[in-house]
Amino acid sequence: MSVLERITSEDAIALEEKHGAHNYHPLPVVLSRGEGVFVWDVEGKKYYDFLSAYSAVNQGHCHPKIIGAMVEQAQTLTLTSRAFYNDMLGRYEKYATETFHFDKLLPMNTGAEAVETALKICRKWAYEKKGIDENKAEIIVCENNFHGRTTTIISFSNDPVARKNFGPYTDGFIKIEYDNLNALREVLESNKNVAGFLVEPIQGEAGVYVPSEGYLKEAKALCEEHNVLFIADEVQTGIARTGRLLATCGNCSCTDKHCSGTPEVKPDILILGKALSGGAFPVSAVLANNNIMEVIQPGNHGSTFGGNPIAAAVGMAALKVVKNEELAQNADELGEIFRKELEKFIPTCNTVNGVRGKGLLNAILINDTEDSSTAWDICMALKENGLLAKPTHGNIIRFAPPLVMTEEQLRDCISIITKTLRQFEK
Ligand code: IF1
Repeated sequence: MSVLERITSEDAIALEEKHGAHNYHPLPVVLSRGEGVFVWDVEGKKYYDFLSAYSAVNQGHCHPKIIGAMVEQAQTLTLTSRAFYNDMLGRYEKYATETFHFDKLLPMNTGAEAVETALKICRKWAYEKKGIDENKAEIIVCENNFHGRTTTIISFSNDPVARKNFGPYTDGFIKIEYDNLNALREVLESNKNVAGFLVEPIQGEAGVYVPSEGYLKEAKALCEEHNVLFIADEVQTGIARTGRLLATCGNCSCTDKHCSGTPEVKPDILILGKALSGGAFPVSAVLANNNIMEVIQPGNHGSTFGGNPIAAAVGMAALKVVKNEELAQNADELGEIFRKELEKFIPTCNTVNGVRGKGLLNAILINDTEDSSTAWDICMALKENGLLAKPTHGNIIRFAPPLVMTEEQLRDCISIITKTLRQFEK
């Protein structure tokens, strides 16, 4: 069969089953086209995409300006490696560092690579600037974190499925409870080898846990007090997803078009990925100011594809779409509507216990046990009703549509979701 010949869902699934590693358990839908907030399966059925490839497609599927930039660059120069300069990287680095108000950017490809890069920078800064004894640096992380799938990252995961039988594990991490300032303070006061604190501004995979008001600000202040780097993993929460350019912007009043650069919390190291490219290409980045980034010298770190011309062109185009289409503002407004409508619905339906989130990163808590299949069954019914979403852990369903959604489309999705939840009432 030529790769261009039409294929049925059944055949496509069978091919993956036979020839692909079974490292995922996808919903049984085979997508072949995406545009804006919609995706289509191989049989031509249309769906609202309420996952956005885990918040990588914030700008909507196949955004013409992003795809245009990618095609143009792909027809010009795709990869030089960093053995030589190219004409796109510096322009992208300038645009991105001015967008997020940092001195420097280290370009990588995936979110996990960017997290690993941030950990290496933090450790090197600890030995060369803070004066911690070599190989003694500790980095504080949170219980129920998700930062990627590499061996070091899963070393500090407490998800047995992500961690078991991948040992021996990387040392140098201390786990504390998320959203618990006393736990953070205790470690900082008792351990002088702490180099950094790595945290998700909202714990996405854990079930869209939004921390208490002021948690991030207080945590940053504690880190400052103890000369510890505050490292924000905004791979999933960044790029307008939570109703601000970054979740660490907090309640800053500036708009998409005008970022004042004075967020509620300014990380020492910022980690970006996913929607940094609008889902068109693997693009991730680590941003920091000179006093931190200067610990990285030639030969310390790199990647074949890191900072390639296509990534640079796509990254700039993706960030421009966020600004020009005021996606953070839209996410903020639509997110309010989504949670308000669900909060009105929930008391009338015993299928769901609650809704939480920020901007257009939300989740509902299904009224069943962790090990029940109800959340999965609801996602299967949502698929039949024309909306794609997937459970995170157990009985939580994440809802994260592209940020280009209109209010009318959102209300259409809310009626699909509530109608479907009603089908599961006990
Ligand atoms: C999978 C989860 C989400 C991330 C944060 C770093 C990374 C991710 C906060 C690594 C990646 C992805 C990975 C993907 C599914 C998805 C996911 F379910 F795994 F946990 F979004 F919540 N930091 N998250 O969320 O970035 O290396 O993947 O580019 O592995 O199944 P990556």
